[in-house]
Amino acid sequence: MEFHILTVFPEMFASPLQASVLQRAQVRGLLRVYLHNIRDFTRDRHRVTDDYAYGGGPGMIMKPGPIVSGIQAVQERFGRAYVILLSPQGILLTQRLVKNLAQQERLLLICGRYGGVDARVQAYVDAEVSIGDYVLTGGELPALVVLDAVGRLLPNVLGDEHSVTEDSLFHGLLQGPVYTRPEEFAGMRVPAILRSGNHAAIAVWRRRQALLTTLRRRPELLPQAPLTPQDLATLQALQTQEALQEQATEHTS
Ligand code: 9D3
Repeated sequence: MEFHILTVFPEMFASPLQASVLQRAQVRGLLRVYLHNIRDFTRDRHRVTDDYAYGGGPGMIMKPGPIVSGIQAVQERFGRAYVILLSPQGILLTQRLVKNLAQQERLLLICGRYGGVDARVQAYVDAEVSIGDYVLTGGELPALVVLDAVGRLLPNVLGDEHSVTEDSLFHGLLQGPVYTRPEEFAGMRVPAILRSGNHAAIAVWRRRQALLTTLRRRPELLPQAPLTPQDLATLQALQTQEALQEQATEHTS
């Protein structure tokens, strides 16, 4: 898969792309990343990429000309790309959207800067995407988030150390607690079940812990998660148990 990134700060991408999974995917030819400097698509002597907002207001606005020239140049040279503008006004990036994007052969990610991008760029964009409701200084870190999330889904990118199939086993749920050595740390022991060697019992325990963690921290995820009738029964029991626990602490406070 091919990623093209249009940015005024291509240097922000260097070290994340040169480490870990994304680095290995590029070396193995599974992923190609091309950085394009928006400044290279300006036509004026001072290579200006932003300007004051019509109507006034804080922050500089990215000019449409250089960005649209960049989009067109990339598509003329490399072929049709699915064009994404990273912006705080975009649709939220979810694992579902990440999976859809992973089906594309070529993505072109446009990074705006604080202040925003001239609205007329939208006419050249297939989707506008945000990574969450907090304010960043630009679209570069969000572009890296998209690249990381999509890149790990590409065939053969992940080794055994991360597993996409294990993920799908816990589809829509949060992960429960996990442990490694030592068996005892700061007086806290690894749950005995995980050292039992009983793989069926371990799978049941893990599922229950995933349900419990999701119930406690992100209950709004549960209606969306693919749950078995057994899961629903477990959840009922956990909910009752949590309510009783809550009552008990009420009496001692
Ligand atoms: C005058 C500033 N703005 C009103 C709050 C608009 C603004 C535009 C651009 C604020 C921040 C930015 C820079 N951020 C992004 O380009 C961005 C972003 C983000 O800030 N949060 C989450 N996802 C994204 S994707 C791109």
